[in-house]
Amino acid sequence: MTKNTARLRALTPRGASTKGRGIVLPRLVVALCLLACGCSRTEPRDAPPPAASVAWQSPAARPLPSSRAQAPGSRAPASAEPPRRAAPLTMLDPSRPLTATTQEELLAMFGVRTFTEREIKMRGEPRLFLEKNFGPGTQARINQGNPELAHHDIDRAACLRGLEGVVLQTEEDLRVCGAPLMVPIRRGSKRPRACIDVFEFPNQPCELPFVWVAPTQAAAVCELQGKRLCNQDEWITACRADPEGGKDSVYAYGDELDLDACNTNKPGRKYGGVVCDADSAKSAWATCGTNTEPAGAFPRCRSRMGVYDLHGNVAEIMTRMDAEEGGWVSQLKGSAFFYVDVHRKHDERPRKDDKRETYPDHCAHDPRWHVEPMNNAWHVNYHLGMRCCKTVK
Ligand SMILES: [Ca+2]
Repeated sequence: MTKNTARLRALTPRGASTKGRGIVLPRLVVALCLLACGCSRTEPRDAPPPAASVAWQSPAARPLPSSRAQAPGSRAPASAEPPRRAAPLTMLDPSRPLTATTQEELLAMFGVRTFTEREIKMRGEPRLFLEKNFGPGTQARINQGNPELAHHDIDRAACLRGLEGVVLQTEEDLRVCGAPLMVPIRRGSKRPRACIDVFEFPNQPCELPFVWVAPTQAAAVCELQGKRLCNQDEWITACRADPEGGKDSVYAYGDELDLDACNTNKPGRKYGGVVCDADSAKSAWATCGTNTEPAGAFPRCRSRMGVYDLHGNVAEIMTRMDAEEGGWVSQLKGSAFFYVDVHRKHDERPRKDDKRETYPDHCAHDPRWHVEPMNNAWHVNYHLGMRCCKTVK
């Protein structure tokens, strides 16, 4: 057991299962991804820290087409808001395999904002960071899991049929958020302060969510898109609040636990295949199936805000201000596809004779698994993904 793994397990709640929760990404792989924690004084109190100091440059990395917007030698105004490229939707060919098999396919699923010459000079070429951190076929890079083990019940075409006619984002949402497939986090008539991705990252309808991403990486990936990680309050509000100002719900889809509303009903014994050994990242990759479904494949798994899969599919990385830690920490939120194995109603106490280790998964549940400082948070897993938010300007 590595020192890091031991430290992470010590942070796991007493009595909580460590199954699949003790995995740390090798630091060598993500050595490029260093970001400064600490909240800017200009940010709202409840806004998580911007990923302000991501170092992308790597001499060994092969350069991909540059994302810089200006001709070499031209000067960009330091205070100008860089123009943003919309996330591409051209990949939605229903006949394409569900799991991306190349790095190019993975990277084509999300847009990266345009960087100024000054930013690239200070922090390096963002495409090099992407090339180092995304790739199929290994637990050491961000991808959609091991396709040799994964079991998916819903194909992309069926998922897309389920979303036909659904308004995922209104013109007003786009105007407020300034990015596609985001919706404002609002409660009643209060002015929204932030927006949230409609789907799990890469925030594309009917694509499999990405896993094997660490919180420190996730913050950098959101920042590359001109976004940031959601904080706990934002995530909870997007899950339970009524944008019309009505009563909060317990779950995103209602007040009663329904294991079939979301992708939460895949018991490990049925869908696991080989016995899942999640003791290390390597063993988890070799034995644990990422049994996700395409984002948005469960029509009822949608909050009143219009956000999909807040329960199930993949658990999600977000951030929380921790007074004891003295700063922003990583927080893992929500359940994954095997939640049926560990489920408990929101108002139910664990039974003394129940040998299972269970937890509730209502919107406001506050698990304290793998709490790490955001500038040094490297927990990864086969069922852990991410979702981005964005401050409303
Ligand atoms: Ca989820």
